Amino acid sequence: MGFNVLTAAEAASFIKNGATIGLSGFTASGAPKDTFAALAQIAEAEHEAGRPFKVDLFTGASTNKYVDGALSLANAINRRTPYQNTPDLRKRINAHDAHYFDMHLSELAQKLRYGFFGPLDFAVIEAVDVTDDGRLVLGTGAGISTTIAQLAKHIIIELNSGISKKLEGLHDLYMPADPPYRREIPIYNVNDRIGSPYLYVDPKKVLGVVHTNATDGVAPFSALDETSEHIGANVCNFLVHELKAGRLPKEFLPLQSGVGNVANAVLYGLAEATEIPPFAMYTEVAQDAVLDLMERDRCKFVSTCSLTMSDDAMSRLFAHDDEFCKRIVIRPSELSNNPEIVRRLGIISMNTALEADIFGAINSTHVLGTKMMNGIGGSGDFTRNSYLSIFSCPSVSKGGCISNIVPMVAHQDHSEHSVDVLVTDQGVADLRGKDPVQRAELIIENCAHPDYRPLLHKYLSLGKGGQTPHALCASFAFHNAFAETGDMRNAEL
Ligand code: 0RQ
Repeated sequence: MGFNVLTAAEAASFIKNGATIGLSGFTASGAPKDTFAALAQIAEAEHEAGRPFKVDLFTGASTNKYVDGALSLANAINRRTPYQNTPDLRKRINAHDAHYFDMHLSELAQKLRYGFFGPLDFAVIEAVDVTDDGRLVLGTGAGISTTIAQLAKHIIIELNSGISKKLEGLHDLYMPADPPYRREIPIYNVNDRIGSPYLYVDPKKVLGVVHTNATDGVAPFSALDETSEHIGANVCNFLVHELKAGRLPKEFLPLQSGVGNVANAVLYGLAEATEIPPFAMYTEVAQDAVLDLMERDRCKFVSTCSLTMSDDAMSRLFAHDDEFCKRIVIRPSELSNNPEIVRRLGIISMNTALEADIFGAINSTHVLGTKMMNGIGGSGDFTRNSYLSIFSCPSVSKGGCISNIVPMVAHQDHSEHSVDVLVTDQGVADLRGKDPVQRAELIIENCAHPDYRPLLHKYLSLGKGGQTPHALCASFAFHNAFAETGDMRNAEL
């Protein structure tokens, strides 16, 4: 190997206070490991010595316990974008210790290239294989690696022997030209390949290679609860209904599925919904459920930005690589989430809301309107451009003390213009072609929990006219009741 071999501590020592760093990967998949654990130790030592030490982090999506986890514990993150999901980072963000700005995932790479966030000092990139001339086989997530490899002044490669080299050939790395030279992105089918399976980096920029040996550490999903199962069944029944009504082509359309328990339940529901023909997925995260669907021949092909799978699922996948690898392509987030492609392929998007309001607006990110949960992720990339956009959530949270159907969302990520269908464990509200009051009636009757229906009807009756008859003085009565009494059922209207 022609590159310097570095320990993680040596690699981290190149990174100084105030550095701007781009990371490989998407979710915990393909994110670097040891360099950031070592960087967190440096930060802690600097803080103990009374010196400032914080870095700016640009990632594909969420990362792992070594990056967001360890750096947040050390209070070593200054700027951070886009999606994150680590409890310690969430605390730092909500306490303003970290300057987090949320973004649509598809836009980050190009905005880095446009120079909107300043220069990039380092790219830390996980690979499962590297040649002396700088040809890398990336790990399980492609994220923004192509862009950060091009922009960064220095590159650190983490060569991970804990992930199978059978990933070689799965990636499809392609960077669209920037305006005014951008042409169409020539993906016309889910399984089209338009780029290179390898990431080529400039060997002169490589500071060295850190050898690591760790899996991505993705937790397996716990058993589905009854609520999630109901939501999954409602989504699947709706899709079958649409297929039978001829509003979906008989060949079906590619699916995108978000993250979390509810999204997972929907996918497991699709395994059983055999009225739906075997389908393709054009999505950003392939979780364990996607492998199950492939094993059962329900999912024919998946284009994704990451294989976010538990160790067990990854072993199953690579034990039958001859069968599965030809049915998988891993693309950068700029392609996996690209609005142009989402619109062209006619994707059915299925994302999860924290709360929805009776008129169809969605809050995906802010708990009770103020506290950042994870971020908008790719939900906006897909929702706004899909053939059919479905949002789902449980009708209530926290034992029924929170209604996830509220008079007005306390933070809006997706407006009613982008939401075709809302699904909860209670049922389905098909909002297409309905005016605001018709939508409200449907959502209250079909999606709200029975405990909250009278309150929501009362809210609707308080409106003094206008096309969207909000009663503005009472719009946040549910949220206020929760803040004051711990139960939205005490809302006074
Ligand atoms: O809290 O963990 O304390 O029990 O929020 O809720 O029901 O377990 O939801 O795991 O499906 O995640 C929206 C967060 C849902 C996720 C969100 C509380 C609830 C629980 C989690 P506890 P569930 P899920 C592709 C697409 C945005 C990004 C996106 C997400 C916890 O899906 O981040 O879609 N989506 N990306 O009790 C207060 C409410 C609440 C609430 C739930 N209304 N008020 N708390 N909770 N509703 C992926 C990527 O982009 C990478």
